[in-house]
Amino acid sequence: ANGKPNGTTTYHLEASDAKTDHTRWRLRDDDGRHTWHYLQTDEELKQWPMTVADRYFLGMDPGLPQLPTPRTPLQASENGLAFYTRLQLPPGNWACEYGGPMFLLPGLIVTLYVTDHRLSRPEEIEIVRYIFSMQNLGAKNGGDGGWGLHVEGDSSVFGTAMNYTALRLLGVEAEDERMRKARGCLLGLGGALAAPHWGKFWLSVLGVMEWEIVNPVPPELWLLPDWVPIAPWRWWIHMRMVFLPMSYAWSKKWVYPHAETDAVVRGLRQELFTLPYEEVRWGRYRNAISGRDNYHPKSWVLNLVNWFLVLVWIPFLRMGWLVQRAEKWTWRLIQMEDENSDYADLAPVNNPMNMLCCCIAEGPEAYSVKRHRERIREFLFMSKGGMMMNGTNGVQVWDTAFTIQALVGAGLATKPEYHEMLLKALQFLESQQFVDHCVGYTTSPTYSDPPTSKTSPETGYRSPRRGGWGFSNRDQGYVVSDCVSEAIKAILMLQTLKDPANPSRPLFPEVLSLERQKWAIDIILSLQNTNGGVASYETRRGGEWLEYLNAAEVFGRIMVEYDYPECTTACVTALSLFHSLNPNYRAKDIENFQKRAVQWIRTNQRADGSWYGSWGICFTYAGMFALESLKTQGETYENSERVRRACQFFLDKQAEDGGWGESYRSCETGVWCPHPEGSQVVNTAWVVIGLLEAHFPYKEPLERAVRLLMGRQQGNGEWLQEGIEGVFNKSCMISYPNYKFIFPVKALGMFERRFGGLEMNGSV
Ligand code: LAN
Repeated sequence: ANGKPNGTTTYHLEASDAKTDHTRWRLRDDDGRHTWHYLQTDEELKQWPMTVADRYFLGMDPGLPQLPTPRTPLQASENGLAFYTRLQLPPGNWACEYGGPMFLLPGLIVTLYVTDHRLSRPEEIEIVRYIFSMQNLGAKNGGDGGWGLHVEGDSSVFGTAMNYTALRLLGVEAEDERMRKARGCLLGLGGALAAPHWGKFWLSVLGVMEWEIVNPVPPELWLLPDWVPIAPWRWWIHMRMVFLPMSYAWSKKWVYPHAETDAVVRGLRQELFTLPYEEVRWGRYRNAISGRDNYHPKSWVLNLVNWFLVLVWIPFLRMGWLVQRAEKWTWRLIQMEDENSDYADLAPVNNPMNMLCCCIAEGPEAYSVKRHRERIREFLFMSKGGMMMNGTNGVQVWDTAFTIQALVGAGLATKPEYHEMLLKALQFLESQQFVDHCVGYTTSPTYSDPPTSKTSPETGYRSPRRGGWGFSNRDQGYVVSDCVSEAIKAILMLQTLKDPANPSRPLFPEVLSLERQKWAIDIILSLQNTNGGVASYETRRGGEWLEYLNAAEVFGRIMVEYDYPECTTACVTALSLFHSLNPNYRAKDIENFQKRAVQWIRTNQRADGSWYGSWGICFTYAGMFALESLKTQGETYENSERVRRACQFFLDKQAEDGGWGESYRSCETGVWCPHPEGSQVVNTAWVVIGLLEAHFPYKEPLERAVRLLMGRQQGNGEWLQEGIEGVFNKSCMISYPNYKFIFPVKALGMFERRFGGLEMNGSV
């Protein structure tokens, strides 16, 4: 059954595949922690009925009614909400299949295997189905039988070797027809010896490769004094938090204890390479990498460093005492990460790696390992195609904040039919604010209140977090600049909303006290870089030249923080809103921040009027934000050449049918690439919002776009999944399935508020 369910690409499933009974799966959401459960008994089924959201995520008909055909954009917006509201989960947040990256499940499967743990049978069955359903077969990405870095990507060694390995560890036979195909693809690309660094790491842990093939990951780097320009605390948080457990395991040269006798491992040794396992001289392949995987080739500097480490440092200078100190300190940092998040950890790459390190340090029966096993289940998500691993432990705060803002933007937040939904969303956001500091924070000599971007070893190099929000939930505990901003904005918008019939009466309770609002503002103010821009998790701590040490090969621009128009805008708009309500709090700081931030947005604009987006695809996403930033300083179409240039960029890209469609190739190449399937609902909504923010005066192009959005809407109010929406690290795509509701709802409502309804002559 091929088709486009709620995920992002076509699934390839064979009728012969084992499948669980999908009517038995239930999503549970405890205060923003979600886990899927497979009900075994009829009794359980009776007590825990299936919800609309369960059915929707599993690709079943959610059974929602057909709605009256909308006569106006606002009615279409409301029809969209009628559907989307039913997907809200009991604590008030939304969830989704947050897929895309194809290298997450394999890391987990390898870790569970080498630490002697299995998932439940239904979970394993569905993971096998998912991986097969994402295989490049038939019309999908060339159909060569492999897997790519992400679901829409061409087959690569990383994707293929790792997913093949995961399937074998889950019990799939090497002789399965699809496995033969996958092997053919892999060997054609050079076999696993041509895998990137991270692939070689996992396969060495499993005992399929020898550690010599892995370029050095010395934990000693963590002993460098803080002032050293390459010290790891300066790296982008995702890189250093992956490097951390990786360096610990590398230093231990830890290998799955039963590798020599394990039939699957022995099988993989024969299946993954272009030459017999016994003949491989591992050290020779350290730098081997297939062209398909080599998005960011290693620099000559890094190659030189690696040679030095291998030929001089490791054999002659790496003393026992130094190794011990380095391992002790990295282990402490790993523990801090686990403690700060109750083992949820930053993301699904470092989480399994930390679990592995806990097993190395404390054995498979330790509490740390058990707790990891529990928490890791919050990353697993059931979809029509099977069970996959989300890019984070959910999208709770982010999608909930955007949903609230969409209703406010559409002018619908005061309507009684949405009150309950919005109230729950509001209370959810309140409950997810970080109210404590990280481990070691208050005793640290760099402690400061209000927070600055200062950091220190005692805090595990974390920045202050009290008052912030993250992308997913409170447990994860990582401040992201735009997540704090979008969350506080959403809360302030609702808290200050007045009843239209009685303008002195607030419609929502004040859930977030002024004190806690100030904490959030303090966090935002601490996140500006010296050039005025704002990065993702922290201020920039190292120079861009650190990219010379980017060892991951498959990603670009990952070593340090960069400034982003998306993040910068979110902060600017949050500060504007707060300042308009509380003109006295840190007024000078806020004003300075805004001026410098918007100035950065101006300089970040390209000559053609566009902005490059780093977290959504791509120019349509960033343009929407940048235009909103400029508006806060009064810069609109009427008075600004810059804004007109930005609008013209969009107009030039508008398709015949009135929409916009942008391919993920824009992110990889930095040049506008039209979507091969034409206009996309999400891109179109972003542009409409951007143009309306810019006060673009002409109705006609916007009207055509609005008609496209309305024409794509289904009778029950839903929009169907189209191309993938998001990106990270330039090369890896990730889906944001709720965007197809959030942004059209907002765009349609904003349009009607500006221009009124449309002449509807029968059809749209
Ligand atoms: C995300 C998801 C959300 C995203 C936004 C908030 C949209 C963005 O504006 C700031 C950056 C952030 C928080 C972000 C950073 C990188 C993440 C966490 C991800 C793209 C989701 C998955 C990705 C993470 C790095 C995946 C694991 C892969 C590694 C290379 C470690």
